Amino acid sequence: MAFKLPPLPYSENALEPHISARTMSFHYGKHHQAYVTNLNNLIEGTDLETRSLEDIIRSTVSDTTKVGIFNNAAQVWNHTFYWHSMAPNGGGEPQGSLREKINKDFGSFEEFAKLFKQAGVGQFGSGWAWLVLAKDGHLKVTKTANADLPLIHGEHALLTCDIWEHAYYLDYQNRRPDYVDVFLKNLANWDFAQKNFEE
Ligand code: MN3
Repeated sequence: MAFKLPPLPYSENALEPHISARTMSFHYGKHHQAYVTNLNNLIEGTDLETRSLEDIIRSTVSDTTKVGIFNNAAQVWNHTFYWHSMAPNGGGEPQGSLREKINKDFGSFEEFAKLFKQAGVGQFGSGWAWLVLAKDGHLKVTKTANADLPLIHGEHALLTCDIWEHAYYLDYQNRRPDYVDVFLKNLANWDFAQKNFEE
């Protein structure tokens, strides 16, 4: 069973004016699709063909002969998670148990937002900014390079922002800080993060 490009949880223009339909058509339709296609080509006829995406990620991360498989599998996972990390009319601040936990572990939502922006802006080159539940049970903001992701570090992802240039360049050019601001202010899907927190 080959992997399929998972459907977007909204239409390609649903995040406008913050993320354009043009960005979405390239980012989802070309980049995400390419990771799926590459992964399928790389695992075809191997024993990985029947495994879950998470299984493939875990079993290839330390294998230097399978870097291409890991990178494409992880990028398939990361992008699906990223689409769900955003919503039309998203942004603002979380409520409920996640809000309490953010206040407890970061001191305030503002402090969390400051750290998340620092992670996104401070990642040199391509990567991802994350809100995760760490192994010690505390919430943490992290950044990862390229395709790297929390699940191989024993962390549970709650929310992510793609900070590869292809995520924002058509709309924001070199203004990555503005893109991360807009992600927090207008796009972050706190219902999704809450659901991940409860899992
Ligand atoms: Mn991307």
